[in-house]
Amino acid sequence: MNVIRFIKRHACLVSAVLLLVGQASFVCAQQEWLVDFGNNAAQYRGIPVTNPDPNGHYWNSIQPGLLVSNMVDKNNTTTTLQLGWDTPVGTDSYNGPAGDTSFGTPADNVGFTDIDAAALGDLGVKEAAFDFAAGPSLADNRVRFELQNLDPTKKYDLTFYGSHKYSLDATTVYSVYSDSTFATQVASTTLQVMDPTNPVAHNRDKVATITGLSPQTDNILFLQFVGMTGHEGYLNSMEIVAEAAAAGVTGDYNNNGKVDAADYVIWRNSVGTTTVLPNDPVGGMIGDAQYNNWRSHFNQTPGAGSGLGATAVPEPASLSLIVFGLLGLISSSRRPR
Ligand SMILES: [Ca+2]
Ligand SMILES: [Ca+2]
Ligand SMILES: [Ca+2]
Repeated sequence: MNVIRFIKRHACLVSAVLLLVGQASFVCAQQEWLVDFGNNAAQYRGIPVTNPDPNGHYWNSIQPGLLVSNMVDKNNTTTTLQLGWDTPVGTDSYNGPAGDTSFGTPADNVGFTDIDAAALGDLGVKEAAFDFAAGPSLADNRVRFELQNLDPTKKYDLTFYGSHKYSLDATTVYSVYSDSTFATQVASTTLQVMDPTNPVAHNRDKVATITGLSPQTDNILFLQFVGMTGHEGYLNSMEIVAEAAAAGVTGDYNNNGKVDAADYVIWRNSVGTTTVLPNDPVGGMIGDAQYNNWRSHFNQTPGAGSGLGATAVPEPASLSLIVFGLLGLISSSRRPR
């Protein structure tokens, strides 16, 4: 797990620690869902994750092909997130990370699942890695499904884990489309589900991620996976992370990402009106409150927090000079009133 990934995974913890020392006022706006393709419900050689998993997380262990509603996030909160299928899809655990599962029961075989749990992060759970959704072994092996009821104000990161030995295509391509025609691709990524030079070596430690996805038509992400040359693709498990889009910073009245002198001009031109300004949590008649917010957030950018980002705050000398100069402007602008 690299440093950035660690920070990302522990962003909630970091903010909580900062809150404890009174340095930050933001709350963790991240939500995560874990999907295990393959369970034991009337299907082939699958097994569900026993919740919570060893990391304390809750999974949606699903049967590929069936609609899944009210998915739980990893903290076991029921949500409206829904997963539905547009094409046929296969499922199995044979030649997956556990190898030959044609003998015995899934419960007997799951222990042989060979993965690098740490490298796979939240997806590093044997019962989830064990079984997979796969191309249906028909003329068209493209598997298509939808993540529905997404929040249009959020950005989504998708992490895919696919693993399978003796695959006709060593690489699976995971793509996102804009609508149910799957004509316009939004993003795509690839993953080697096995070592192309050693087909017995399934992928045990790699994932593929697409970040910053906005919900598409009808607040849906349209997903497809297939082998690189059209043979079966594999998807054993998936992580869905929703992040609040970067919120504006109070006082950025022209919404250009920074509280700057241009916002003062906007404020001055709006004084005495009920113009709705971006990033004005006060609202109503524009007046002193909006000016004070502009001044106290001057030079801040989103993510700087309230006084947290020392580098984002001007040095006291330059700040007082700027404010002093602007106060002169304000008093002269108010004289006629
Ligand atoms: Ca499973
Ligand atoms: Ca699985
Ligand atoms: Ca601005």
